[in-house]
Amino acid sequence: MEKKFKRTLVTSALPYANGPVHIGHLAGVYVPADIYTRYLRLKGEDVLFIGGSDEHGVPVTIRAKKEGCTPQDVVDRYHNIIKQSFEDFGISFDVYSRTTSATHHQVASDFFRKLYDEGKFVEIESEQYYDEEARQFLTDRNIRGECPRCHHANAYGDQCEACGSTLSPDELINPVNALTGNPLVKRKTTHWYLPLDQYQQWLEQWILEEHKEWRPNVYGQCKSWLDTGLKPRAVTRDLDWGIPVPVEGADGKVLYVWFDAPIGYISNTKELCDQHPELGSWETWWKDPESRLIHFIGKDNIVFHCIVFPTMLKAHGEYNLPDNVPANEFLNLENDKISTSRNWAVWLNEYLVDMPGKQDVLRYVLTANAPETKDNDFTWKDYQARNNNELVAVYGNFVNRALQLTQKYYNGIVPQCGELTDTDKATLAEFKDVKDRLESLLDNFKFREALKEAMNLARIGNKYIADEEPWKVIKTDPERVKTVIYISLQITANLAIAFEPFLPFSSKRLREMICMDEFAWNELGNTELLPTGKQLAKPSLLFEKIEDDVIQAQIDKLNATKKANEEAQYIAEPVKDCIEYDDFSKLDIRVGTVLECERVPKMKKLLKFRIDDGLQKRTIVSGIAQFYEPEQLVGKQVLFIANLAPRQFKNGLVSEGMILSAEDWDGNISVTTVDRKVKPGSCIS
Ligand code: B3M
Ligand code: ZN
Repeated sequence: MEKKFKRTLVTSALPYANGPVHIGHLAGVYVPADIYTRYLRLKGEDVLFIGGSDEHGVPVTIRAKKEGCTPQDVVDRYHNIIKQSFEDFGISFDVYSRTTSATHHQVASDFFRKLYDEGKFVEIESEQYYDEEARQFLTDRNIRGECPRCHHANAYGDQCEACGSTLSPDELINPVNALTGNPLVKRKTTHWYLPLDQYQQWLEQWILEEHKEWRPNVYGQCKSWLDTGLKPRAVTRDLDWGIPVPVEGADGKVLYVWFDAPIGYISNTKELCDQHPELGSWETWWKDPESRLIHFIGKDNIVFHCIVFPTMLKAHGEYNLPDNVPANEFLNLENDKISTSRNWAVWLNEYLVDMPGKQDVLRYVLTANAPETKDNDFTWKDYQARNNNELVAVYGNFVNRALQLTQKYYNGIVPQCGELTDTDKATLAEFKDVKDRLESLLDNFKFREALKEAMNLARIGNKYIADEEPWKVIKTDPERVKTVIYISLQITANLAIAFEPFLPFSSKRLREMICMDEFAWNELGNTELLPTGKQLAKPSLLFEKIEDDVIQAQIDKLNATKKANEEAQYIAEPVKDCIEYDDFSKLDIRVGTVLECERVPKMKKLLKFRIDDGLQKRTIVSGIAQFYEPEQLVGKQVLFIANLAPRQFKNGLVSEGMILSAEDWDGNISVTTVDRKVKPGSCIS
């Protein structure tokens, strides 16, 4: 049963204000959210589009430390850059605020305090990693260590970027302070947790039973979280950047960024409505059962928007829950994952410098290729092809022909429509049901298919005018040409409406050319939009061909980035402090022959060796299991340190020495061997 709503609140993920935004952000979240909002507005529905910057969180503090400035400096800078980029690309937020605003601090504090007062949290004392030198607890992001899954040397405490695993700091091997490399100790601290486990059943019912219509990627991720079983989640952190926990004795603690950020949607709505009373009260938008809430996000944010935030809203008790959460998958760039740290991205601010005025081209390409159901790839060649073969050759070409011929034959005045031929009737019939098709796709968040439909309308027009050849017929049957141009102009006016949600800049220019001041979605399909006798303005080209050299310049730019990254990767570690020969001679390095080699159960990284060291057999354990099959090493002569104090592993296994291996920047490991066979036990000097 369809529920009827009076108004829709659209939110889009609040980007972290610790860097500019790139095409991945646009494709994943902001363009689809903007298309949807523009569509609803055009239909005359009551809708608000809420955005803002996410300004708390550890990444901001890390950036500030690196740049030697304050976190506030960082977020001030990037908030403005991001806000500008969104404006430049026509992302039509009704409000774009920030989580460092006074309103947000108040709203988030009050939200926490209500849940706290009502006993909705559980208080848990636990041991967390603490840096004694820096005298602070470290958050997951500030801890680095070896990944227990893929053994990448620099995994974060919450995630390994090499293999994508979600981690907890306890799983890291040899965790250290990510910024300083300081070793860490465990220390007790108290935090407040949202007991997600207590909401498990309710969430199962609400999502798995009542929201089967959610996109399969979203539903599937929720199901897998629920199937694993939810655990309480800490909503506070030991950190000095964020919203102070509004509880006595909680000094040095702030709200976890993922607790405060989604409340930012509420605060920003409040800020907007308080300034514009004509929009109604913010509470109506959030609490009235006839208001609908839609979150646009990327796939990495699904759990927070479908499980954590709804649980917070439910625990609070007064708020509506999201009606849908259309999350996109990721966009890759030229077959490689977009990465801020590797500068592998097309940054929006740079794009507009290189491609001035081409906002709509990017909006078009990102929608035509949107990662709605799977990860997709952006390539500059595809960008060029879609511009030249679709925007220019189909949409632009058709509109230009229709408008230029109107100028040439009728001084820009819409001619009289004569009797319709069968082709005319068929053409008009074809585009009459476009409105229904577009609506049903847009209502279901299928933006790339919807864009295809709009483009199809342009194709119908393009084919019509090409088949009718008015430029030839004018010589033999000028009356007939009037009808052909009349119909072409009606199609043109329809295109201006159909493309408005997707390509707002071009639609606006087109409307100016055809002097269409008033327009509404419901006019779509109307074949008498431009009345006979109406004077049109002078046309200009809607889109321009993009030449090879322009595209090559972009590809060259990316290749330069790739090269710089590769070179950066081969800068070796700096040489350690100088030592005396005596220091060196203390090391007893020998050659051993590998007699046996096997994996260690439950310790994925480890290989257990039996080595003939010339005097006896000894066991050495080495963390190189992911680089070798054990049988590859049997019979090899390896270098090992013979006088290293024995070391015991958790499972009781004792290693009597250490096999020497080389490790490069990428974490590739190669065991060292001798060039020619020697007797086991030979000394290295
Ligand atoms: N800032 C994460 C992100 O940008 C986060 C989203 C917050 S939405 C409330 O991916
Ligand atoms: Zn890993």
